[in-house]
Parts: sequence; structure tokens; C-alpha cells
Amino acid sequence: MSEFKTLILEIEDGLAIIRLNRPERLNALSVALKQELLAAIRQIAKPGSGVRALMITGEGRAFCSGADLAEGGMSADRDMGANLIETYHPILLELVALDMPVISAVNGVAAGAGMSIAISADIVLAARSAYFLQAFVNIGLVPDAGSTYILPRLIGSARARSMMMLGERLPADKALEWGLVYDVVDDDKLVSEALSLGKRLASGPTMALSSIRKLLADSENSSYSEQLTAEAAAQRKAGRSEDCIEGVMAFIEKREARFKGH
Ligand code: LHQ
Repeated sequence: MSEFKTLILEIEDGLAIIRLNRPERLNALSVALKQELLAAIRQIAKPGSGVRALMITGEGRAFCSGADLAEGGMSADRDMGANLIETYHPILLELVALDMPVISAVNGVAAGAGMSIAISADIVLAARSAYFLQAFVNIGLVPDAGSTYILPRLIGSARARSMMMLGERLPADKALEWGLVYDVVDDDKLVSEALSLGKRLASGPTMALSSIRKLLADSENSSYSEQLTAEAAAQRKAGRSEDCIEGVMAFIEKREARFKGH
């Protein structure tokens, strides 16, 4: 049983599944949901948790509609920058620091900071009826929660600018064409497809998968030669892992590898 109220955390065969669970608000990020999301990620990250992959999805008809706009009221002196630094950045930084692959299963709208969370995953799988929305400009805000970093890197500057400035919905099929998502599947297949990908990753060579994440994150700001050096260091570590020995043995013995994650 999940001890959380605004999300559901389940762990199955090394795969942690977080379901954002405020469907009546399209899973908007309330203070409570942000606190619980951070606590859930920390629980997953704990050594000995047994978790080797994470999948994030939403309950109901949305993935996440971004910041909860109904909470807190409006006044000109409120500091949204501080709100970001104190409550959003820890979630995004801990998510990106996880030593395991992350999948988002986008079951409906992913708007504002909800879109940022969705596209920070390694693999983004979208339901055919899902859509992405840089909602910020529609309420006079700027893209945040990592959007200005991640989005242009995924879909290019021209498309990112248009999404951010026009605040229009990007349907799943177009998101696929633009390279924002890994794949689009029929709505009723989304969860089963994401679970199957998640379980496959959770039984993979976790150390290598985690290094792939880190190498790709570092490559955004590295020179070619720095990246070659980083690859060599990561390969030295991976090459000494039990999973690499198992992978090579399994290849030679013409059988499926049984990776243990170390
Ligand atoms: C919501 C929300 C929501 C509360 C739907 N909050 N109730 C910002 C500020 C501060 C610091 C840091 O960072 C940020 C980052 C951000 O994320 S800013 C962007 C915030 N998000 C938005 O601006 C999106 C607002 N929502 C919408 O534009 C629409 O709801 C979308 C396009 C997501 C979905 O439209 P519909 O499918 O037509 O659904 P709906 O609008 O009828 O929503 C259903 C209910 O959910 C409704 O409540 P009600 O009581 O009328 O049934 C909405 O009020 C509620 N809801 N999003 N973000």
C-alpha cells in the first residue's frame, strides 16, 4: 500500500511506478503533490530500495497540468522564483540524479511544469490522445522547471520557440514527428507498453544504463574530447561490472543475459 495521498507508488519486479493522483485537478502540482513526489523519488533512490527503473504516469485523463493555479491565490508580491527554487528544482535535480532509467507514460495533457517532468525522462511514451503544452505564456509566465534547457535540445530552437511563445497544444503524433517522444501508442495500450518497457529496463544492466544517462546529460556541455574521456572512464567501470561479464558470457553461450544491476 502506498503511504502517499496525492500519488501512488508501487514497486514491481524492480520497477517503481509513480502515478500522480489528483485526477480532479488533472494532476496539478499542489504543495502536497510536490512534497510527496520528492519523498517518493528519495525513497526510490535509497541504496537497498531494489529499484532499477522508474515509470511516471498520471491517474485519470491527464499526465500533469503543471503548477496548481488554484492554490495560494494571486498577489503581485509573491515570489514564483523562490517557489521554483524551493519546491520544483529539488524534484527535477533528484529525478535527473537517479542511478536508473526513467520512463514517462504520458496518458493525457502534459502542461507547464508537468511537461517539463514528462520530457525529463529518458524514454517518453505517449498515448495517441495525449498532448504537450507550454502553457506558461498563456498565463503570462516564462517556461520553467527545465523547459528552456530540455525542449530546444529535443526538438530544436525554432520549434521550441514556437511552442513557448504560441502556447499551442502539440498533439502526440506531431510530438513523435518532432522527436519529442520515443513512440505513440493507442490509449488503451499505453500502460501495458510502458510497464513492459519499464520491466525490461529494470532487468537490464543498471550500472551501464545509469552511466548512459550521465554521459548523455554531460554531453550537453562537454567538448568532443572531454566526452571521449568521460566515455572511457564510464566504460572502464562498466567493463569491470558483473553484468558485463554476464552479458558477454550469455552472448558466447547463445542465451539470454541475466543482469543483476551491478
Ligand atoms: C487545474 C489546473 C491547474 C489547478 C486544470 N491548476 N487546477 C508556475 C507558477 C509558479 C511557480 C513555478 O512554476 C510554474 C510552472 C507551471 O507549471 S505554469 C503552468 C501551469 N499550468 C497551466 O497553466 C495549465 C492550466 N490548465 C489548462 O490550461 C487546462 O486545464 C488544460 C489545457 C491543461 C486542460 O484543459 P481541459 O481539458 O479543458 O480541462 P479543464 O481546464 O476543464 O480542467 C479540468 C479541471 O482541472 C478544472 O477544474 P473544474 O473544477 O472546473 O473541473 C480545472 O480548473 C482544473 N485544472 N489545470 N494547473
